[in-house]
Amino acid sequence: MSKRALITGITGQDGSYLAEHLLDLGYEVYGLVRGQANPRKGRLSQLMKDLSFVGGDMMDQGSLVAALDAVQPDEVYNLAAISFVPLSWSQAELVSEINGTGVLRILEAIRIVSGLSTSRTATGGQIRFYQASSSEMFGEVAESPQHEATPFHPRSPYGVAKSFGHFITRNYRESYGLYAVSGMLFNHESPRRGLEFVTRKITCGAVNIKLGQQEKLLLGNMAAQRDWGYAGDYVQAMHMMLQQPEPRDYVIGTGRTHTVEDVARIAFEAVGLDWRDYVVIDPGLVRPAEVDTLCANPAKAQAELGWRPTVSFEELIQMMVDSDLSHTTKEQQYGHLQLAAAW
Ligand code: G4F
Repeated sequence: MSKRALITGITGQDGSYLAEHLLDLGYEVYGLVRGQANPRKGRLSQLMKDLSFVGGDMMDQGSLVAALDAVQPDEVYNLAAISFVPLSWSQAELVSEINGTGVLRILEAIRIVSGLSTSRTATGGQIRFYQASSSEMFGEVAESPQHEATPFHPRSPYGVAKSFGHFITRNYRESYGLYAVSGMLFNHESPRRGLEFVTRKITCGAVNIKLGQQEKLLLGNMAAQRDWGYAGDYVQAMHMMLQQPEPRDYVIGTGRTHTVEDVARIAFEAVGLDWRDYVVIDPGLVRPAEVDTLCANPAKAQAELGWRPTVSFEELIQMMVDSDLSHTTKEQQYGHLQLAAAW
């Protein structure tokens, strides 16, 4: 019999890649979707006709119990989050509710439908749970590169909320014997990345400028360093983590670090331009507290999961530029390309 997976956050970049991967592996895939007429759901179901959907909201405990009860999944992947870090300063409470307390709600729902008592030692249950933890938890890094035991020092309300989600996942594993794990994923990008994130903002901006649809590209801190990989590789690690004999947390990244300036140089070169002629620094885009540098040590994931990234940084940026070029030249399929200039 095929396994059944429930994905929260299925309409996002990672949710769409993970859904495709699990369908390829023969899973029945359900997506948790919020709202009566979720506009992003339509886009996804056109892409993957084999998906099923169930209603539910990370802010509503009862709806999560009902969704789990209806789907009876073998595996739950919690990818639901407000993922744009700057929003977490202007909507700190909402981000804490969804990215932090939301994790507690879905773990509670798993505990309840698995019949696990809070008053005595419990022995698990059948559902396996994956939590999307983030390298933002390392924040002002205590050491470099960062590994599973590196202490956290989050620099944004987003990072603080993700740290809560990480620790509550570990706590439910230790309290109730749940098979519950966290993937501490470093930045991962793709042609499906939202326009507000710096890589896609730059690849879209370079393409727009090349086509004469935009004059300048406004950016913030170009010295920031990140360990950027390809999202399609990273969702495979999520699945691998739930197939292990013991539930363990893993750092997932490439172990290579580049600057925002490197992204701009490669993206503009790919369309035959020099970034220095078009990029303007906007102090308004600099964050109240910045994460200056992140670099993964993925040795544990490589040794225990056999996971390895397959796409280099240079290939990733080229892939994103190529995709933006093809979307733009194909009758402006993305009417929202101009938005890239605004974030
Ligand atoms: O692309 P970003 O917005 O990604 P960020 O903040 O690193 O977060 C992403 O990765 C995390 C994993 O570490 C996830 F948890 C999170 O959900 C998200 O997916 O910014 C990357 C860097 C930052 O240092 C930022 O200050 O780029 C710098 N940057 C410079 N100019 C800019 C801009 N970022 C954005 N978004 N827009 C700019 O104009």
